[in-house]
Amino acid sequence: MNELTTTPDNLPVFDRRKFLALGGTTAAFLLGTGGIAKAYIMLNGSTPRSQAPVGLDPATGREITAEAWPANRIYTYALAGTDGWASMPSSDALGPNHGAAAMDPYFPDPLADAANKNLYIFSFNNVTGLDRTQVAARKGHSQFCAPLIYSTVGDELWLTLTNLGLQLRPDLVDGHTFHWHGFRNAIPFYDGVPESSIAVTIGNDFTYVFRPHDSGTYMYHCHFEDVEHVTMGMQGIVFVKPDPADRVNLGLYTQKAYGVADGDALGESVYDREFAILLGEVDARAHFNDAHIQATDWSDFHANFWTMNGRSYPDTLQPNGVRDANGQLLVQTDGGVGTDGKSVLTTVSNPDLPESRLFSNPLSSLVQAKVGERILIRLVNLGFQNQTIEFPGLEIDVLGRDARFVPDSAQRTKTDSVQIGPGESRDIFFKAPDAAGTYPFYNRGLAKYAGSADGSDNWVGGQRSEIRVYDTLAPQLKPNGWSGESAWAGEFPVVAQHTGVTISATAIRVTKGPNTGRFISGTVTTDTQAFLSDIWYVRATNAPLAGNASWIQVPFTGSGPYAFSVEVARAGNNANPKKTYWLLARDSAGVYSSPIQVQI
Ligand SMILES: [Cu+2]
Repeated sequence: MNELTTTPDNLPVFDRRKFLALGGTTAAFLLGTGGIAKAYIMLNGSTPRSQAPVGLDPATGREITAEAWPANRIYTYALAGTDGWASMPSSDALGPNHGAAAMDPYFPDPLADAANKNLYIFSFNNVTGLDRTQVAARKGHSQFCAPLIYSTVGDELWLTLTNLGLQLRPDLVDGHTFHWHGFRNAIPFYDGVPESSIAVTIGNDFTYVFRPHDSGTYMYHCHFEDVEHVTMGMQGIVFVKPDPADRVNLGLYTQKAYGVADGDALGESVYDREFAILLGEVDARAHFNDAHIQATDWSDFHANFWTMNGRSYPDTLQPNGVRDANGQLLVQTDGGVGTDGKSVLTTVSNPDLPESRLFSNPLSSLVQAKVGERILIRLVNLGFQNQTIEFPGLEIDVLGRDARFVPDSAQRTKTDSVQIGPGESRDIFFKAPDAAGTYPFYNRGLAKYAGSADGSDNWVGGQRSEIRVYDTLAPQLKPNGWSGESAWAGEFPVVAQHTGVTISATAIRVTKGPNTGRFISGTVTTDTQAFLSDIWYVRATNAPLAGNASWIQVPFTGSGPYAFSVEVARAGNNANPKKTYWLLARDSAGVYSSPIQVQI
């Protein structure tokens, strides 16, 4: 059967999946031929991995119009869209008293690539800071849910999305997009809706640029075949903190969720610790169907698991995962809290060990606090159902709804439970109890739990977690962070303040043998959060501006520090006087090196 069918009018008919795939291709074609392309640096017909976005000056990566904007405040993140395997609490792995019963044949999925994983997923992998080879190696190793991302008003957020394709489903040539749900003033180009913009096709990447002006808790998801891709795991939380200069009336606190510009002049949204929790649902049949090349009727959705940050109780209580240097997710073991008030965490080095069963579900939902601290929970729902999360015995105040500050004049009332619908967010504030102990919070819909296989624990497989209150606890260094975790040790996207790229080179003249000629060879180094994007050279007395068409691109290979060698003249010219050459490099964040001069 041909992929294209024809109507009586002889018009080709595509299904939605094919239409979207074509849309991505068409948009890429337009970029290559339309007026938009002039904003790209296209030398020697090459396409750098990460390009200066349309509308920005390719020489500086910033708006062409002069604007007071602090230097080096571009925060870069890299996500890779691919498939993989995650772990829901099964009786196989956790025993009949802590794990859910098997649902033959859907769960645990017999195709899973390791005994401790059981659910096929599509999702975004955090590949920030990895080089091309390491990113490519992440194909088929995704995480559930997508990484937690955050930014600050006043900063630019550059997010490079790479589509690695699906390891288990090479027949699906789906694109992926990044849709920032609720982002105000979005232009279609960066809105991630494939019908009106572009989708990232397999083997390609695209850098989205955001300049958030409104604090609050948002969410993001893929918008390509959205019901399927979102449900399969392409969903995550993104939140924005106010500009530090806008955080007045902090009192004794160090953090504030909304600034004066957002409506919080009184300093009501202050807090000591913050946690972001994404509510989702898993229909194991749908995940099985995608793994086994079967169609799913998405209108017949029946959840088997209800998740917080891609985990179901009791996994919600486990520590955060961390990444090793290759981007491999590991899970720390929970050693409790030490005498210094820090969590005792031990990294599991072998991801296939049973205790690291959650290495594809790296985000914890356990809330840790010191007695009396003010806690912020950023709650987001990207499932299909309305949920009510109850905090028994606590007095919670909902100060944010859908990334908007709720002023006291809106007749806020304190409560012990919060309702949240699909696509919504709530910023929940409360004071941790004055007595050390464990305080659960959970979904009040008691039918929304799988229950343990032996019927002894009805909370298994649902949205339940705990607030653990300690007399002493070290400060929190990152959102959702445990007190023992350093600021960037976790799997969270690494926020990069780019120091820029440096290039060094030496002139080499070979006068004998078969390889005679004049060469310039050298190395390029980037900071730890970026990688080399391009190198150019030009023969000139004075270096032209970056992005000038006279620059000639040099191919590069391998990972950093990047070595290159370019032949600038053949043998036989040896008697000629030396010429001046200039070299320039650019990294994946769009930061250029200073040009250097070489005489050869
Ligand atoms: Cu997708």
